[in-house]
Amino acid sequence: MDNLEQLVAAAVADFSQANEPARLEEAKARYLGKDGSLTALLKGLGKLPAEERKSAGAAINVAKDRVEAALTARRDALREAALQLQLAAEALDVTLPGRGQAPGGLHPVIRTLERVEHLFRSIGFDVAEGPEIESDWHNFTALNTPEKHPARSMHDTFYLQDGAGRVETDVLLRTHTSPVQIRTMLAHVEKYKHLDTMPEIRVICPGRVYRVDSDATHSPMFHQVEGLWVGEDVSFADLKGVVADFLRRFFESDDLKVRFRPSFFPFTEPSAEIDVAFMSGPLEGRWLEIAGCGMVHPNVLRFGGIDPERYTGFAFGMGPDRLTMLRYGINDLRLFFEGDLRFLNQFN
Ligand code: 2NM
Repeated sequence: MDNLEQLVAAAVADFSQANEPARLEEAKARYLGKDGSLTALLKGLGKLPAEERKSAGAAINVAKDRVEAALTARRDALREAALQLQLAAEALDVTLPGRGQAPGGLHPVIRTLERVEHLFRSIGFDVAEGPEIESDWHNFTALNTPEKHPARSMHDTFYLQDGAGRVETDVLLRTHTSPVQIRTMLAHVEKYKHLDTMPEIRVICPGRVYRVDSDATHSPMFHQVEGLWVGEDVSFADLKGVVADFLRRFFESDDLKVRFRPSFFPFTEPSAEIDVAFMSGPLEGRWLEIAGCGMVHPNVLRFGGIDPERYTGFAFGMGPDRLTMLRYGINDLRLFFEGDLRFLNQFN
């Protein structure tokens, strides 16, 4: 039966032409379906003479088996091809390194502040913080700063605006952390008012401060740490000892030279500038200005609620940004505040 052979060949060719399962099932229907050509042959067997029926039926069934085998093979091939396509599309390189979560680290200036806090805590100081938005009274008046002092001008100090955009001359960004020391004195006096003699105040105040100033060595936001020691007979000699000892410990240099130069601040009298000189390293022998200090002005003690006839105190202020630059040999202050992780990560 030549036409059976042709029919099988046609079916195999049809199946291999079908490039997706739906087309293959349509091709199957043309041969094996209700109206398919093989089905029609099987249905036609009844019309054949009885003696031909058996061999014709056997031949048709062999052909049908071959068509079905070809169909199954093509179905498997299409399923395998689809699987390979999907695997390629969803390929995953399990050998790639994970994205991970980089560990965070402390900003170098914060490391310095923590170091300063640690050293002062070790000699009995507390650490106090206060608001960065301050009143004119806490930031200037209570610190004995005259009404017409240039620091109070809008060229030097950031003032806040009210809802209508008008400058509020009484609300500003603190220009130093000294207002925290005023707040500390007032709270301390209130806390111990039931005692005949108040305990000493020993406190340092670290934090962010703001001034209208911006270049390679000035940032409109920078850090300060100020110290205050008030008691019944606190002297300038105590100030010199505490500050010099702190600086030698901070810079890990027993032979660090420290000198006090007369200066002026509205909130201290007498006042001094503190210079240091390293005895080794790239800055060897050069005097560097590192801090300001003095005996707290009687007016400031009075604004803090403390009787200047009975108590005296010393105060000092320094810049942790500058301390950090000196300790690590950094020459541009702006590097601290640009947020470039390539720079900042070096300190972790
Ligand atoms: C400085 C220099 C000198 C200072 C004074 C006070 C206060 F509030 F007690 F009066 N706190 N800090 C002070 C004194 C700060 O910084 C250069």
